[in-house]
Amino acid sequence: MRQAGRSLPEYRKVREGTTMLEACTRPDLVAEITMQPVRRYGVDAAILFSDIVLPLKAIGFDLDIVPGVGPVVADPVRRHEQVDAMGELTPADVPYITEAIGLLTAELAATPLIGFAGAPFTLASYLVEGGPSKNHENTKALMYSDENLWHALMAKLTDISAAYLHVQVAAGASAIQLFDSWVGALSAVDYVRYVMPHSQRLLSSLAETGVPRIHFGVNTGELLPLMRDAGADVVGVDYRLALADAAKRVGDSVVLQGNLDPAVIFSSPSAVRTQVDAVLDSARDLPGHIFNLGHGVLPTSDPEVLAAVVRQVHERTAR
Ligand code: 1CP
Repeated sequence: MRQAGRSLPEYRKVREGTTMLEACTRPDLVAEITMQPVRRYGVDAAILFSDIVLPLKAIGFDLDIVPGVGPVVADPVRRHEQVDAMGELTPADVPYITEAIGLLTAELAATPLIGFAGAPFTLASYLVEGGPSKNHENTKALMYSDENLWHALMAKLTDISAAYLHVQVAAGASAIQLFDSWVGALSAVDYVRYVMPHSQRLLSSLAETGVPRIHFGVNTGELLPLMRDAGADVVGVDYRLALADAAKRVGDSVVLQGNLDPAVIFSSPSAVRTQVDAVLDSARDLPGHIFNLGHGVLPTSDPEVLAAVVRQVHERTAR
């Protein structure tokens, strides 16, 4: 269960007086915040506390994570010279990640740690738009109008995310998740032409590590088979598509991850139980399933309800 949004009082307490990006560069805080939901809920895996734009900050982009907004980039990337000036990421750019993962693998013992990075399209969207976007119009304008520049930008982002994921695996992450949160804004034809070669190169560079690769997006029902073909071992499914229907689209060569609607957490206890049961029922015949909330936990979610969801999933799936 991804915790982005961080609904816990203990999270708000340790974050007091620290910006998001500062917190991401302090190994003690990264380790503590990563552990909080594991301690409270007994979830089966931890996800590193960080953000997809952190490696961009680490290589020198002037960007901030603004509370209640998200990543904001001072000088949106739209010109050749800006892409030419983008550097590579080396382990020395993110020493705190290596250190935090070292602390975490010691504390987590047998509980797996999931590392993650942004996929090139989703990172490109933040860089080109300059911040969160509904329609990704500047990103698409660049993509359609200047295909050379687009592929140059995507290739650089692929190298940065691949290097960042390799740092995490080398430090001890036992699985990685590639977040292409906004790629559902594209048609399948455009995905194949403008995105897939890059995500494929990124994911295949991770194959040699042997860790499971999870590939996630929102609104990607039409793209699932392509996201599988990009090289994933696990494909994330959002709540718009039942897991059994997603399985018909991707076959049984991959495991599915999903897909409780995060908004369900705000319903009555019996409604929450019914919805969780529906997800597990839909996953009954899958060769493998990772239960999670489609798009992470909303910040105002009630921790008691989340604890009940974890208990229910554990009760129903206990062997
Ligand atoms: O549990 C965790 O803390 C995991 C760490 C995590 C992850 C996996 C954070 C912390 N962010 C992410 C990934 C992330 N960040 C994604 C991909 C996953 C997804 O689809 O949600 C995306 C798109 C972002 C970008 C981002 N960062 C947003 C979304 C903005 C938009 O475009 O709508 C936001 C709000 C952030 C800030 C952020 N990242 C993480 C946290 C805890 C926060 C809130 C900031 C804060 O608490 O001050």
